[in-house]
Parts: sequence; structure tokens; C-alpha cells
Amino acid sequence: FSVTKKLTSPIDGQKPGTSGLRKKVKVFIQPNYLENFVQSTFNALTAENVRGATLVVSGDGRYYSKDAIQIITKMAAANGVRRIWVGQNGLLSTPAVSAVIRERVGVDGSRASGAFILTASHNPGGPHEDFGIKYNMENGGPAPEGITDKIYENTKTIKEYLIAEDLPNVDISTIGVSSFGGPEGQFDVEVFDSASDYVKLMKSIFDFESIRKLLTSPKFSFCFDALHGVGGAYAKRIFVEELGAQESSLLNCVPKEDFGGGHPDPNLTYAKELVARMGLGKSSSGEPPEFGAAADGDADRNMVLGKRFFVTPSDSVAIIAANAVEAIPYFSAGLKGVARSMPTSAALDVVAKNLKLKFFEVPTGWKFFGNLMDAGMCSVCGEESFGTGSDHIREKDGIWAVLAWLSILAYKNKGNLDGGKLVSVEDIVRQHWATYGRHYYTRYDYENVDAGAAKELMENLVKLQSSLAEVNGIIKGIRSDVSKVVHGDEFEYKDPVDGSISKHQGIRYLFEDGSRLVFRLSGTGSEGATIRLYIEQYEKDPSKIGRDSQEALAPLVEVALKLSKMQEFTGRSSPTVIT
Ligand code: VG1
Ligand code: CO
Repeated sequence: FSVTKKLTSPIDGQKPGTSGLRKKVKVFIQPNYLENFVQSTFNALTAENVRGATLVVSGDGRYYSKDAIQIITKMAAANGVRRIWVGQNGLLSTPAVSAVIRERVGVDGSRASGAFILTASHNPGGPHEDFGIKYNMENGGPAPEGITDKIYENTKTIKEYLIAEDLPNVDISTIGVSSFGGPEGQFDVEVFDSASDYVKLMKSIFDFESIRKLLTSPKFSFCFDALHGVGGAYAKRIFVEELGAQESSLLNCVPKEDFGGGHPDPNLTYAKELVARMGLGKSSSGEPPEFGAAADGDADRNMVLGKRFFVTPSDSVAIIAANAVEAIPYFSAGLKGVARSMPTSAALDVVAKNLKLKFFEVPTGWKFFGNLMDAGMCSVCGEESFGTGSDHIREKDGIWAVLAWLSILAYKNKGNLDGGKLVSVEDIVRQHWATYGRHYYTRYDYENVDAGAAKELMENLVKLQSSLAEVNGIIKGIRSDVSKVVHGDEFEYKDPVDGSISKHQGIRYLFEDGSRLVFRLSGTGSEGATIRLYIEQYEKDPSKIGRDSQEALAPLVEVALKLSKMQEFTGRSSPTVIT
């Protein structure tokens, strides 16, 4: 092939958000849009991570992925990349990409140093929906802000990109290596099985034999919903083929370009089928399974459900951390530390304190956990947004979280599978609350509101923080049964490893009784602005830990909405999604 230099000019709005660049497909398919971003990424990396390097290119299989893989491959060849690795049919979950960078050895002994992940995660897919791209580094984690800022700067000045126009399209449906000759020598595209490396890693972490006993026990029943995302490819291999679950326990496990027209976000609103099966929906029928879980489009998120029971993601990471050493062989030597994102509830903090573990609070987005893990300071971490994971890779990991829960269930039921009463998901969570107290928690999302209005609402909240006396006066006027605000700020994070500082990471109101209100603007949307409101209240009194969460939080919710003047600024009388 030959290398062509194409002239181009900057395109507005290519700033990577919380997790890469996400836009409507119609934006991505504009001439030079993808090309500009990809070239800007190459230009932001060190020369040795491009020239002669091995890069992974794959994703959740959403609409436009297949075209994007061909374009990126041709640009990689032209930029002197030595090898491209593609999961069969372009499919790799985000956690599997991370695993592949860290663990996989190519047929010729090569190792990858980075990846383009093609996904807009939990956002819908299809010609009228979202596409996305993000770059991961040699540690398997998302590019840090230093790099994403550089990529953005490059998109603002880009004048040309390189592409091998005459490189033939590669067949990504067949496993094998295709080799081509270019001006600088050989260029290979290796297509490999999407699941093998990931399955191998999971087997090295968990005790598959004990999970298998649980899953095949007549006492236990299981259900997994991939929401037509890439998780389906792994669910079948792991839950059915390796662990003996029934094929009928898999819902929506065939990956689709448009996720079957749905919103591939594992929460109580969007995972409707699973929610109904688990006895939590309005139209449920029959006896629900003991355990249910879902993953998002790129399978890095997870939702865990028990029979007629919802586990909040903030509780989930705390419970995994509390049980990891006993239940999961990978952690048997102890946890190096635990971490959560700022808006995630403090349930994990209480576990860390009781178990005397190192603890970190980082800004929203997985990239901040990576530095801690690379430095050996953190083993288990999580976010309230249905993200849970560990230092086995540098992304959150939906299937891993399901396996972690199955491990805990298997451990707690060791003696019960032949006789005795099954310890359920609900039992485990209630026992956890009894030991550590309960963090009532909810999140209100206002999606696609006017960007100007959202900005004003946030500015108003920051301004209010200059006088807590005034804030407390307003709150007293709204509800007299709510505790008082003792601290208000905009969250700022200093990375303990590299000293870098991230500012404006969300507005916090901290109350005397440990309650918190947090307001943030989403960094993953593709249209307008999304306001996220996080509400949390701690209850230690065992007689008060069994309440309905929305009811327990009602006073704080009222305060949050009125204090922020939510309806006044956004015109919305209710949120788009409540989790
Ligand atoms: C959201 C979540 C955040 C998560 C991010 C990426 O970001 O709040 O916790 O890490 O999505 O998840 P934001 O900026 O929209 O609040 V994924 O599964 O979309 O890669
Ligand atoms: Co995701």
C-alpha cells in the first residue's frame, strides 16, 4: 500500500468527555470527522507508541463500528503502526480490551501498547443514535487527562492526516492474520477470538468450580441480560459453557448494532425485561430467579438484582470489598486498598474504616482509579453509575462484577446447597446493613436539558456556597426535619500518585448527619446537557435500615430540588431517570 497525505481542517467539539468522544452517528460520518480525531490521537502519543506498535481496534459492535475499524486500520498503517489486532467481527467489550492489552500475546509473540475502543457505552446505537471512540494506554486504562487534553488541542489545529487509501478492506469476520507490504515494511491485521483471553483471565481470578456448583444447583436460579450489547458474547461462553447455566437464563445476549432499539443501560428504567423477570416490574409473573444481572452496551457496567430486590451499585462495591478476601481467590492475600468516585455513597468508606483498608475518593470516571492501581494502592473500586471493578484490568467490568457476586453467594452457601436454607442476595445486603449501617441513595438525571440553563443552575449552586448561613436558612424554610449543611465546595482532586489536579468535579453539600447532596454535569452525553443530582443519607440505627429508599430520602430530595431551583432553571418537573 502507499501512504496518502490528506488535507483537512479542524472540526469543532472534539473534546473527549468522561469516557472518550461520543456523538450522534450523523456527526461521526461527516467527512474527516473520525479521521481528524484519530490523527489527533496518533499525534498526541509518543512516537514509539505509534511507529512499529501493536494497537487494538474493536468495540461493542454498534452501528458504524465496522466502517470505523476499516478507516482506523488504514490510518494506522499509514502512520507506521506495525500491527492491528481486531476482535472477531470487531467485537470486544471494554473490559476485554483492557485485558487484551495487558495479557494477550499475538501469534507472532507481539504485545499491544494501546487501543481504540469503539463504543458510546450505555448510549443507544443505530443510524440515528450514538457512536463513540476512546483511546486506552499501555496499562489497559483510559488515556489520562494529560493525553485527552492534548488530543483535543490537536483537533483544534489539525491540517492533515495520513491514510493508506489503497489498503484493501480487511475481513474481520474470520480469525487469522492478513499481511500487507507498505513503504516501511510489513503491516499485519490479526483477527482473534473476542472471548478467549478474557475467559482465561476470569478463570485465574475466580473459583469457577464453586460457582459452577452454585449455578447448577436446583436450589439456585440465575438470569443475565446483555441488553443486546457485546456482553452477550462473553455471557454465553462464561455462564453457559464454562459454568453450566441454562441457555434460557440468558436474555438479549445476541449483540446487535442498534441494541434492539433499546437503551443499553443496566438500571431499573432501561433493563425492563430483566426487572420484570426479577419480580420488580409491574407486570411480573411466576417465581423470579434468585439472582439477576445486566450489563451495558460495552459490558463495563453491571446491575445486580436479587429476587424482588435491587442492589444499589454503591452497596454492591462495598459488599464485594467486605467479602472479597474470603470469597474470591484473587484477593486471598488481602486488599491493597479500595476506592470510589466522589458521588458514590460512603458505604465503601465504612467498610474501609472497619477493615482498616486504604481508601480513596476520586472524581467521576474510571481513569482516576488506574493510577492508584498501577501504584499498588487499590484492589477494588466502584462508581454509583453501575460500575464495579478491580485491579485485574484498568476498566470497570460488568461480567467480573457478576462473577464476584456469584462467588460471594457460592461462599455463603457452601454448606447450604445440599440441605439448609439458601442465603439470598437480599439476606447478604441486609446483613451488610446490619453490620455497617445503610446508606440510602438515589440519583436523579435530567437528560438533554438546555446547556445554558444547566450552566446557570450550577453557577447558582456555587454562588450559594459562599454563605452557608443563608443556605441553612433556605433549607429550614423548606424542611425542618433535614440536618444542616456544614460544608459546601466544588470537588477537586489531587492525584496522590502523579500530583495532577482535577478541578470542578461536582458541587457538594455535606450535612452534619453525614447526608450529602452532589450536583454534576454529565460528561458522556451527546446532546444538550445532563444534570445529575446525587442524594445520600446514612442510617446506623438498625431499627431504621429497612425503609423504602425513595420514602426515606423524600425530605432530602425536596431540599435538593428547591435549593437548586431545578424546575425554575430547567423547566422540568421530574427527572428523566431515577436510579
Ligand atoms: C457517566 C457516569 C460515570 C462513568 C461514565 C462512563 O459519566 O456518571 O460514573 O464512569 O459515565 O461510563 P457522566 O460524566 O455522564 O456522569 V460508561 O459505561 O458510559 O463508559
Ligand atoms: Co459502558
